[in-house]
Amino acid sequence: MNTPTLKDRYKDYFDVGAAVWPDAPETHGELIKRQFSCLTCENAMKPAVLHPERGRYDFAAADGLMDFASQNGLKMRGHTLLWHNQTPDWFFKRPDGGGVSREELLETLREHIHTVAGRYKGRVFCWDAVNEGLVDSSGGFLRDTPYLRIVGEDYIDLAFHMAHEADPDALLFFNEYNECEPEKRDRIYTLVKGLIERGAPVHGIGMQAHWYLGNPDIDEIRAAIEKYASLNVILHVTEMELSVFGWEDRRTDLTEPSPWMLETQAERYGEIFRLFREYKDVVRCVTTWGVADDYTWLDDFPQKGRKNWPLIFGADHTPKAAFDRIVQF
Ligand code: HAH
Repeated sequence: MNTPTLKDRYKDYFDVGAAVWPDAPETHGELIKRQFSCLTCENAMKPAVLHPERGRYDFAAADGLMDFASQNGLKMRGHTLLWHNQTPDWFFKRPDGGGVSREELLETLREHIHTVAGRYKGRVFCWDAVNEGLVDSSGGFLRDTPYLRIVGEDYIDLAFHMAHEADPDALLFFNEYNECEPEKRDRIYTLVKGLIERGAPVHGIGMQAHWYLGNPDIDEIRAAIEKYASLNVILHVTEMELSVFGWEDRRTDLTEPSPWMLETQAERYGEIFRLFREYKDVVRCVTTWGVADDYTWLDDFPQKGRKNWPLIFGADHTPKAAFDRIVQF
C-alpha cells in the first residue's frame, strides 16, 4: 500500500513515460494513470497512420490517445513528423508512378507537418521532428533514404524549420537509436552541432535506448549523455527497454524469462536510472517503449514469434524487480 509510484518518485527528477497504442487506455489504463506522467503514441502519430493517402488524414487513433492523456493530466510526446519508415509511398511517388520533385516532396512535408503539429499545438509538448537520419555502419553520414535522395542534404534542417513554424512552443528533437555506440554517437553529435550552427530550431536529442542486458556499457551511456549535453540541448530517453536477448541471440525456446535474466535486468535498470538521476538537469524525460511485458514490439522483432520481457512491469501488470531498483534510492 505504501509502494511508491514511478511518477511520484521521479517528480523532482524527470517525466516518466510509456509508449501506447489505441487499446492501451482500456487494457493498461489503470497502470498508466497510476505510474506514468507522460505518453508517446507507439504508432498512432506516424505518417503511415495519420496520412495514408494524399489529401486524407485519419486522426481517430491519435485523437483518442491525446484525449486520454489530456483527461488524465498526462503529457504527450509527439512521435514523429519525419521518418523514412512507416511513411506511405505516395509521399515519394506521383500517382502515375514517377518520382516526385524536391519541391513537391517539400510541399507534402510542409503540409503534413503544419496539419499534424498544428492540430496538437498546445497539447503535444515536444516532437521528434526527425527520426533516424544517420547511418549505422562505419563510413558515411546521412542515411540513404528517399528524403535524402529527393530533397538533398538540407532536408533535416528544413523539417526542423517547418515544425517550428507549425508549433513555435513545441520542443523539437532529433531522435536516434544506437545512440551510445561511439561512432553513431559522434555522428549524432556532429549532425546536431551543425543544425545549431546553421540556426535550425533544435532543442533536444532523443536517445531511443533500445538496449540489452549486456550493452551498452554504463560508461558508454554516460559518455553519450556528456557529449550530447555539451551542445546545451536537453535529452529525452525516448524508447527505452532492456531486451533479455542480445541483438544476435535468436533463441526461441523460452516461455518465460529466466531468474538470471530478471535479476540482471533489474540490476541494470537500477544503475541506469541512477545515472539518469545524476543528469536530471539535462535528462528531462525517460519513456519506456511499452507499458508492461504482456505487449512489447520486441515480441516479434528481430526474431519472429518470440516473446520478450524488456519492461519494468510484468505481463500481469505487477512491478518487476526492475521497478524496485528504480524506485529504491
Ligand atoms: C524505433 N526504431 C522507432 O523509432 C519506433 O518508432 C518504432 O516503433 C520502434 C523502434 C528503432 C529500430 C528499428 O525500427 C529497427 C531496427 C533497429 C532499431
